[in-house]
Amino acid sequence: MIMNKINSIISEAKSIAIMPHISADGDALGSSLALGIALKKLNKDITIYLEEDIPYIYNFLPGTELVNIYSAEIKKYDVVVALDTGDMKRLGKRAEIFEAAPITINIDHHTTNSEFAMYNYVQTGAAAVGEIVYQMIKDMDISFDTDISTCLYVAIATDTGGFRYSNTTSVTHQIAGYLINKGVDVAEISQRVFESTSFERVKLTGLAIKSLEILENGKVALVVLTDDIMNEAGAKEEETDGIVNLGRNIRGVEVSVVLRKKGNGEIKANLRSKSYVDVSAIANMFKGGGHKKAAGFRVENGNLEEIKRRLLEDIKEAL
Ligand SMILES: [Mn+2]
Repeated sequence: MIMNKINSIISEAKSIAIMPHISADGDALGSSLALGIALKKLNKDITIYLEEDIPYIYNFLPGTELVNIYSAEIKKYDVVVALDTGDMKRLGKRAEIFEAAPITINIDHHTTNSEFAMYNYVQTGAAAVGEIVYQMIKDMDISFDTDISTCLYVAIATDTGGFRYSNTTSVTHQIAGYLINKGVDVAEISQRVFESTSFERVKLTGLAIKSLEILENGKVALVVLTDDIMNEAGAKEEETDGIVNLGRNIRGVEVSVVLRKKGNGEIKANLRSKSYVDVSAIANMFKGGGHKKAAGFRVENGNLEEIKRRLLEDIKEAL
């Protein structure tokens, strides 16, 4: 069993780096912090290695003292564990540190995972990597405290859209119930993660709604976020999260797209579907990936009109 093997490798290691994907979301960050806090209890030397600063809404999470932000100086670890990371590109600059480690592990739930590590555990049925890390901590016989439970609860709550998406199973709720019994403050987390915003994000939402287009007989919603829009709102990149849901929530829309076009030519696409379109397959055609109903890709030097045209063609095909 690969999971047993991974657990025994981790148990034997002295120094371990844990890496969530770039632009870490609630699942990537929550799982990493939970695993880090848990392994600290086994007296491991733990570094949670991030590409960027912790997003503001997750600042309250426990375990942030274990976090290091990327710097060019490379430290060697016995084992490096990538969490919630579909492919090596999603490790950003930290890929170098990952590749330099004698043992690499990849634990994920993305259907498009490229199995880039020496040991790969990909459970596509898991709603969040938080569910897998929950099982790992159980299997390793580490006691759950409120800190670990809070991080895992945030991981699971965010990747299920607050237990609303189709990836939510009875197991998801059983795990959440277990975590709540360990002292998780549901109302406080909901407030901090789901019901708290910045003025900049509200402004960005307004501008996004203004630029929203409805295409393909109402089945496709499209928003393009330019530097001009970002500057007008004064918004940070992390504040574009969730904009894609505006389009998807519209009745009749099956696929929602947000294209973020940066001044340096980079184009980031965020795709969501409502029921039947597999957006991870579409993202795959642009060398991206994700889940059936939530996916994305990045083009380094793209022509917006060209990307838009190709993307809409692929979506039309899938509709
Ligand atoms: Mn995830």
